[in-house]
Amino acid sequence: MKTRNNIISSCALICFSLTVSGNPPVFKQQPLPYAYSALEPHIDALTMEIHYSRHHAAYTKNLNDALQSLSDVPANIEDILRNISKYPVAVRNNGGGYYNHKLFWEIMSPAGGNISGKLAEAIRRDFGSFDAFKEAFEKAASTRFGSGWAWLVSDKGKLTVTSTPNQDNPLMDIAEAKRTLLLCIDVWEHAYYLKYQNKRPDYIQAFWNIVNWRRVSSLYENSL
Ligand code: MN3
Repeated sequence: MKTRNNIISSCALICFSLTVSGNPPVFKQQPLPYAYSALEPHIDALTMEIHYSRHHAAYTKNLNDALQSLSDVPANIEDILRNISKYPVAVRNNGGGYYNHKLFWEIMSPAGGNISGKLAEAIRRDFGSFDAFKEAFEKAASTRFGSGWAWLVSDKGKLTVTSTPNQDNPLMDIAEAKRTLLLCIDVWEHAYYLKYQNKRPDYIQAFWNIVNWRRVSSLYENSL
């Protein structure tokens, strides 16, 4: 006769097998790597809380909902994004929203550290100077009409700045230039409106204080 514990462990095994071999995959929000208030005064705690716990949570849930009816979905979100033209628009919007925010939280930090020698050298080589790179990134972020993102991206080490509408990103096969993502800024109004209202350029300026250059540098070195 099975003991209660045996029954529980058989069930756990079956449930576990369903989870690992099941299709489609279920994506989870990673924990925010710092407190909601950690990026103050540059990004206020209430904006961070709403952005993470409502907006990002909703993209994550809606991505999982949109994948429900599909089969043969890769478990790696990057593999989905690289072939996004084959998926319904809800996967494009919510898969982009899930992934872009995940990266956004990672490339910000209250103590960002220094740019590595290789990235600093590549910025000088491809933009002329760090100030010229900043100017190009700020321009991409401030001139993106409506909602979207600005990006620093790498093509096997060659750096460029670009922007995308909505929740698209330059990993997607529909993007004009498909690249490895290094640095991004969310310029949807929900990312800054509580503190900066219509002053998007002030939010973009403040962003430089909280870039996690250590993380951006390691993404760059992995792209080589
Ligand atoms: Mn957002």
